[in-house]
Amino acid sequence: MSDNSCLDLAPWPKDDFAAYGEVEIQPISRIQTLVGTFLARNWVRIPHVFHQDEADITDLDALRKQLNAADGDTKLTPLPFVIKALSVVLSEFPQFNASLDGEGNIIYKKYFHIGAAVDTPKGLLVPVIRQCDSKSIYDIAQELAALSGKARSKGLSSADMAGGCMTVSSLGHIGGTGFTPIINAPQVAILGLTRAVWKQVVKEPGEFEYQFRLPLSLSYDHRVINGADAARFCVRLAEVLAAPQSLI
Ligand code: CAO
Repeated sequence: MSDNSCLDLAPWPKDDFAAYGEVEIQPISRIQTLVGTFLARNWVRIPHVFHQDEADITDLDALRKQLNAADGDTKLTPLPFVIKALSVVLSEFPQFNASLDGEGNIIYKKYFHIGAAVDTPKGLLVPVIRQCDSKSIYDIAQELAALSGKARSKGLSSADMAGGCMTVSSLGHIGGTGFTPIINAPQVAILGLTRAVWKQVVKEPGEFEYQFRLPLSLSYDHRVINGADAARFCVRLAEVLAAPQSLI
């Protein structure tokens, strides 16, 4: 034991679970093992800070429904809009579009490649959509559909998952009001989305309106990003999402 014995890792607890009732033993998949190793490393080694906010996506939701009704070929969910909006905001907040090289430098990226976490039967995979700043919402939606389909059927190559600047993890199709996503190193921030819901928002005392509001759960690396910048980042993202015509 060292002087900092409270920081030493205790051996993994073992128990005879079958002694308490019926159990079933299954091996952990190769993907789950690999992803688990990276998640554990990132959780322990990156000083995560979590920031929550909300965006008014009332107009965005109306617009996407209108576009879906006009063109049935490509289905637009809120996610492609968020990915496009992130590329806009990343260009305004370079510290979010950065990585530490471990040799005393911060690398600022001039490209905007965004990963989207995809839930597959074998585990979590994160395909990367490249150059989101120069792609249309439709391009992003089609690429997301193709890559998530590939992730769920034959799996992704390491090239499909390399080079992302920031990741979005969306649980919006399921529910939730917020969560704490783990940063996908060497990226320095990840955005979690949960289910948008209608809320009554008080504009002035006695004056309110109904808004469709999307919860934003940002985790960021405090070695690179300050809290004030994270708050500004979310406010700006909400502003861009509230004016969706600019994303089309
Ligand atoms: N609020 C409300 N509704 C939402 C929403 C949100 N934030 N996000 C999606 N929805 C709706 C969509 O609009 C769609 O409904 P309609 O058919 O009525 O339009 C429905 O939910 C299903 O959406 P989807 O899942 O088909 O599409 P998506 O673009 O939102 O997501 C994908 C695609 C591949 C990212 C997603 O299926 C997925 O795998 N997510 C899991 C990510 C994950 O596991 N993250 C956890 C990581 S940490 O362990």
